[in-house]
Amino acid sequence: MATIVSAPNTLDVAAIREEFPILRQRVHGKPLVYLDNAATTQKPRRVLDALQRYYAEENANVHRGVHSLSGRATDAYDAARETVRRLLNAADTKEIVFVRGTTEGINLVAQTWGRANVRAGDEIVLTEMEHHSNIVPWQILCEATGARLRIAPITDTGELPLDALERLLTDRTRLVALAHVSNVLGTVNPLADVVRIAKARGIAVLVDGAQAMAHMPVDVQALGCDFYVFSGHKMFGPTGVGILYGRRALLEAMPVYQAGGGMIGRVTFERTTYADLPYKYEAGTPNIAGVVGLAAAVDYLTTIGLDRIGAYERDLCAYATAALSAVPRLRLTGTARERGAVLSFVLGDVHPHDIGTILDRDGIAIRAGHHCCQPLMTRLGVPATARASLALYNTRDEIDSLVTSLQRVREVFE
Ligand code: C6P
Repeated sequence: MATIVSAPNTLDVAAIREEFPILRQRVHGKPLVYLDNAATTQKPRRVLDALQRYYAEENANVHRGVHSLSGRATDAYDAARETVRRLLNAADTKEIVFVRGTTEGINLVAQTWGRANVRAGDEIVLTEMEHHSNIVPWQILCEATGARLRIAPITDTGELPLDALERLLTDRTRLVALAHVSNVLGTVNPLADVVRIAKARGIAVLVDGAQAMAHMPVDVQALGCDFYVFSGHKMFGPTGVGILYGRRALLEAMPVYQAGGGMIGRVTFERTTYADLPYKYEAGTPNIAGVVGLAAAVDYLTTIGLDRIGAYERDLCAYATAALSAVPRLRLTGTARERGAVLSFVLGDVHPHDIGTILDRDGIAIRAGHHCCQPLMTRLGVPATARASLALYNTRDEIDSLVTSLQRVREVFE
């Protein structure tokens, strides 16, 4: 790993790429250019090795066995929680709950905190740029409780104006739930300000960090949010594992979510008591290997340094923005001042699926569609966009390949 960092604010990307075996392959005879990192990132060798080692040498169930293997699996599982606590600068490992991903984390909060705290006539504030995972769980909660959603508008450049958000907050607002980084627009939302405004009124804040964790440092204590959720697979870890961070006092007060083994204190047919945090929310055998792999991914990111990764990606994103803007009839959807490594665009009248299909023939993987943000597509006035999303292993050469291929798309359709 020592070779990966070459100088302040730059990365030795060639060395980084060496760690990702999948990047060596060719697709349709062309070198793979993987620009679909917002959907899921590729996995470095150390994550693959951690998964292999866990299953080859440590596999057992956790918190159940008295035998040695179970003890080792439990140690690895518990150590991963501390690794994640450090990543987020959470105050306590009790505040770190292992879930399946961002989607499950938000559903957990909606079904537990939500049902305990939201009543008929109350309001939950979302933004126009939210992913379906941060809309539908709240909609279901509203249907169950008689609460209603209020939607904070965004500007044409994809920014979240604080004054408009603030105007929506009333004495009935119970929660503001918003993305840290938009998976379509790339907008980095002004979280510190949102939390300050909400907290001044005693309103809880949930942050959907799915598109942030692989790209920037996050300090939940400095942010002051109540919940922060993210997925392992978007930050170089395995699929099927993610994190719900919750402030301890809130997690302690919330009712349980799923029920079964691991989350109980004592069970009789008359009555059940529940385990302490965080196990209270981890019913059933967890994704132990996934958790171990996630810890390896966190180690990978923190060894390189999230500040450094962010600086590299900002530079690459600026390069990509300039390069794409020079393609005739290409329009970027999302040009906020603070932007993460996501570039969505439309190209004349060409359907984004056609763009994605033609690019694939050149070995270039992008995503095309509504990106699970149909209300945002309505706001943008388009049915779909094409989206290139970057990670620390992407290069300027790959952006150049993208632009060349987009020129080919134009020739086919014009
Ligand atoms: N966005 C994308 O291509 P899960 O599926 O639970 O890991 O993450 C859901 C999710 C929640 N919030 C945001 C902002 C997201 O971007 C995502 C996942 C992927 O944009 C798949 S739709």
